Amino acid sequence: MQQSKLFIPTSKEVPADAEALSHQMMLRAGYIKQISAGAYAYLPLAYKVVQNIEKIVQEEMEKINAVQMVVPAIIPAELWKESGRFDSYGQTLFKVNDRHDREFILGPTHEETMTFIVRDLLNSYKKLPVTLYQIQDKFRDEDRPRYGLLRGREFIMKDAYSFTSNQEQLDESFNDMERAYRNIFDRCGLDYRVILGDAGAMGGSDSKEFSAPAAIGEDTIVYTENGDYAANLEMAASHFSKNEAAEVQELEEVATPDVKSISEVANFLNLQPKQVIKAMAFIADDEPVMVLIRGDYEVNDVKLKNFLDASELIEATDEEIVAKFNSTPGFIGPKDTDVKVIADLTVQGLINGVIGANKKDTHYINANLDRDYQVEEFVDVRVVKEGETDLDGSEQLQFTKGIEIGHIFKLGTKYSKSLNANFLDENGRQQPLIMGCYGIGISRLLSAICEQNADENGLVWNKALAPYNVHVVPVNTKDETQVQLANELTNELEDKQLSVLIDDRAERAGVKFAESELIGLPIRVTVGKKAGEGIVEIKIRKTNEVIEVNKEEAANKIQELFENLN
Ligand code: 9G3
Repeated sequence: MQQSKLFIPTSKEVPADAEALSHQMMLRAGYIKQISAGAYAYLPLAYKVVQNIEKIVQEEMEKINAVQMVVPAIIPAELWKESGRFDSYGQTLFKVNDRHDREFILGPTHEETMTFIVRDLLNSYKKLPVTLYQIQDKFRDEDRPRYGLLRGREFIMKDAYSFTSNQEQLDESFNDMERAYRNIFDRCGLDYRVILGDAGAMGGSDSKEFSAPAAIGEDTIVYTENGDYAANLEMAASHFSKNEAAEVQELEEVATPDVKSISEVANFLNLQPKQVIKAMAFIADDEPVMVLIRGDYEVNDVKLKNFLDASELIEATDEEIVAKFNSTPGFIGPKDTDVKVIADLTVQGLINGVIGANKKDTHYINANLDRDYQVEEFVDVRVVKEGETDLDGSEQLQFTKGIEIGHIFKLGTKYSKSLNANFLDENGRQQPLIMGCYGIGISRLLSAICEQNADENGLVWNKALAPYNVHVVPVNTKDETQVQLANELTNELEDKQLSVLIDDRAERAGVKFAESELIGLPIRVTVGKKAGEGIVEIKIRKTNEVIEVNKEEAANKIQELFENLN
């Protein structure tokens, strides 16, 4: 391909609002162009990489008998009203009306669409298991799209849906998909971890996240060095050593004028935060819930929401604290309350704790469970902390940032029940289809690969994903010898099934080299001053390794080097 014909709008300056390395480099290398917040055009080089990724995905999906199709991006609102999801995603759902003023949404994901398609068709266990997938733009009106393709409002996702007749078939589909994902990310040369993920709103049971370690990542991953444990911070559990035993003291009400936060209370009473019991007021699907946790920990909203099986969990407002908790903001406590009280395990066995007295400027000290307050249930709802140990107390927990590039879920019957998608089982009984759903963020994967491989000079692609295999750069396009040798070499390489981008532009050498580094093809061949001696220079982008070869052996040498690249 002649570079003069390609459309690669490179630029030198780093765009001001691009903080992520991948975002900066994809803009500077002319790979993407923002159209609106979170919506990008994939320019020719990026689109070739996307196609290379899709080819890998298709090959790995084929191996596990997942079949590709595509569904409309517009979904009639009725379908999401039937599943009950139309109202639960608020402003993140893109809505649009047609000419007859009928309401549609732009699909953020397609559990409903796929279930609608198969219901009444996959109606017998003999026709199961079936796994359908597509690679298609998804639409989510994120309130903070950022970091280029990492968090977009329109993005490419591979979304797959499995339909099975029993749990072991679902387990098999789930395990096949996990294996396929590992192969895909390995072939993309990505460093990633498979971690325990939040199945949350998806209603299923198990879920696994594929997380690419990267400083810019929005997820916090908790893991042990020996690899035995890895989880999203939202789900991570840690070992908790019991509270120290002590002599139970008499309950005492103390005046704590305008002393509200844990550290203020601890300082005022000359105690440590871990002696103070923090009470938080939540509204879970309209029900007030008080959550107790030891003062040196934070409540983990995802664990709490999953435990309460709430579809909506929000912290109570000050007004609600007065009206529904019959308390005063900053002085909430479990004594004599009539709302549901649950407590994190860190409160269990806590002797002589400090609690809010549910009235202004007042706390109780020496509060003890059962005598002074009741807890309906103890459950792990805390955010684990770096330095704690894993559940069996042996390994230190490490934290790192990660980019969620894939997530697989065992859905169960959530959608088949709400949308009436049943099949006749081997006993002739109607059963709801058992489902799994599986996603890869293709555009996000592109960015994660750039985050992990780019250097200060630009993007660096491995051979599986690079838009072209070899970059042939004749330095001076006015020099007939250089141009002729570059063209001959290009033909020899293409005869060897290598794809070549030849920089046939009449640009200065410095510009050509800088832009070659930016777009990041795996191998560059420079045809410069030594062309007259029949010598060309080969450079490996990843390692910056440079070797000179004479033109007779150049094509073979390049092919050999390319084969040996990872
Ligand atoms: C929405 C909006 C945003 C969403 C969803 C729905 C995330 C939503 C979870 C999934 C689950 C799986 C199939 C492929 C793999 C992931 N964000 N999720 O359901 F309406 Cl606005 O998408 N879906």
